[in-house]
Amino acid sequence: MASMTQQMTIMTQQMTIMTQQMTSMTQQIQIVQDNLANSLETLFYKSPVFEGRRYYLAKQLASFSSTSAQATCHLYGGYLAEIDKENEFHFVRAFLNNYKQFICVSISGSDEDIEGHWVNQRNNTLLTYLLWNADEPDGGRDQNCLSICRDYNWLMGSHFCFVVYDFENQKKNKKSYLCEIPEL
Ligand SMILES: [Ca+2]
Ligand SMILES: [Ca+2]
Repeated sequence: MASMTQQMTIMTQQMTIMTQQMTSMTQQIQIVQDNLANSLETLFYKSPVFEGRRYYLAKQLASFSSTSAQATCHLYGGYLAEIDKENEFHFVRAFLNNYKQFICVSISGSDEDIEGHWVNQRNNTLLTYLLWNADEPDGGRDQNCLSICRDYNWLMGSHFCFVVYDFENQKKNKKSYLCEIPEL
């Protein structure tokens, strides 16, 4: 039977190995966090902080798909921007006005499941703050995703959930989407 001293030595060695493993894991987590932060900065324009979160506007899209926009926001710990009160709307509008290249920006909201019944995609909660532009929502079953558009002074409209850009028609290239990501 090992003596008490030998047991203590083995335990100390095991503790040292565990400490090294934890240090290594912490370093690896830090690398993943840094990579995510760098790619977020590459893909998006970043807003100032508003009530503990920031808004991120996709810089450059060759096509738009609502599902991949949702997944991308999710990857960075957020969701498609859920604009649900007046001061948030004004903050987002001021932010978007810095980027003249975009005509329409997709935010959270879909009536894909039930026409005219607008819900947040991430949790199916009903949208309570809807600032429709005149004549919107239109398009019926063809337009099931919520956008805010410059020509509407950033009021809301129904829009396509999937757009492949037509490079002959530059106007169609000017769509983006907006993520809302809590600050850690
Ligand atoms: Ca619709
Ligand atoms: Ca529409």
